[in-house]
Amino acid sequence: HLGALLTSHTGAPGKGDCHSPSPLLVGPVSVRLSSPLTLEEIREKNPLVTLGGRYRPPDCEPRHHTAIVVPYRNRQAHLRSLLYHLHPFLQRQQLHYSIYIVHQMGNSTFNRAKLLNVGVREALRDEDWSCLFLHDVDLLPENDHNSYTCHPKYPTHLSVAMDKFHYRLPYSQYFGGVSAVTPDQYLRMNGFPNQYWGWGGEDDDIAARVRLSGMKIVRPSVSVGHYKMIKHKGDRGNEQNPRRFDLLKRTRINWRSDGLNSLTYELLSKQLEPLYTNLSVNIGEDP
Ligand code: UD2
Ligand code: MN
Repeated sequence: HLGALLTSHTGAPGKGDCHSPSPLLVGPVSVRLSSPLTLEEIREKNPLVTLGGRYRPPDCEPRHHTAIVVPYRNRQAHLRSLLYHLHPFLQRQQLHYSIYIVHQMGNSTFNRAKLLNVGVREALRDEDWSCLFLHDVDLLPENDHNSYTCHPKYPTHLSVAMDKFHYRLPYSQYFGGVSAVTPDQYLRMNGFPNQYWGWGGEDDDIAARVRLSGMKIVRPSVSVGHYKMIKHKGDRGNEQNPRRFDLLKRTRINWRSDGLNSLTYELLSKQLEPLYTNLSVNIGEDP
């Protein structure tokens, strides 16, 4: 590559900023849902990912620093599918990123929003992330123009068009699936609720916090925000939360006192796996 050689001689010393948009984007990608590869095979396909599931573009200075936080328990096959898709996807976007799996230990009822709080707090101990992604383990983005970066002012909801909902937004305040906040936005809304044990309601509570703290939700276009959700049944330990409607009535009263500022948990271990950082946590149980 003579051209590349010449420009590298004439260019300023050191790495230039990555181009925006990334020249590596391909647009729509076909998502493979059948039998995910083994972790070892995924690792071989992603040689530039370092311990803890971290990555920096090798040839340019990244403009964005994104932590992907995934609430997790007992979804091994989904996790492998996610890692298989997300690593190359994020690398094509030329992000500096890291993937955090927040693993709820024990058999107490699952609590997605509290695990997200834990993941955000622990991720911010590692780096000054400019963007925090809150990502279901079973959602696979189908278009890499859907940028895994944050809006400077407002929280972003990314999974706007899922196969499960016939590629339409199910309702206007919908915030479930994949969303993103900057650390500032996260602080301003006092994080996420800690009191939603079991399935449902916590995403609507988070959407309400966005409004109550004076912000709004922004979204990519429906054509770009395509996702496939890996088909699954309800999990044992994550039954529908019968209290969710009562809790949602009180978000307006509770959001300032329940959230980031009332978060307690015990970090049991933090392991730097080849493709992700595993946070094993005890978040207690529904009192
Ligand atoms: C919807 C929302 C989800 C959340 C949930 C209600 C979409 C696409 N997603 O998902 O964001 O609001 O409703 O709580 O609309 N998980 C585990 N292990 C478990 C249970 C849950 O890892 O035993 C994690 C995993 O990351 C999963 C997420 O929690 O993707 C949400 O749980 P779900 O997939 O069972 O709920 P679903 O698909 O109805
Ligand atoms: Mn799901």
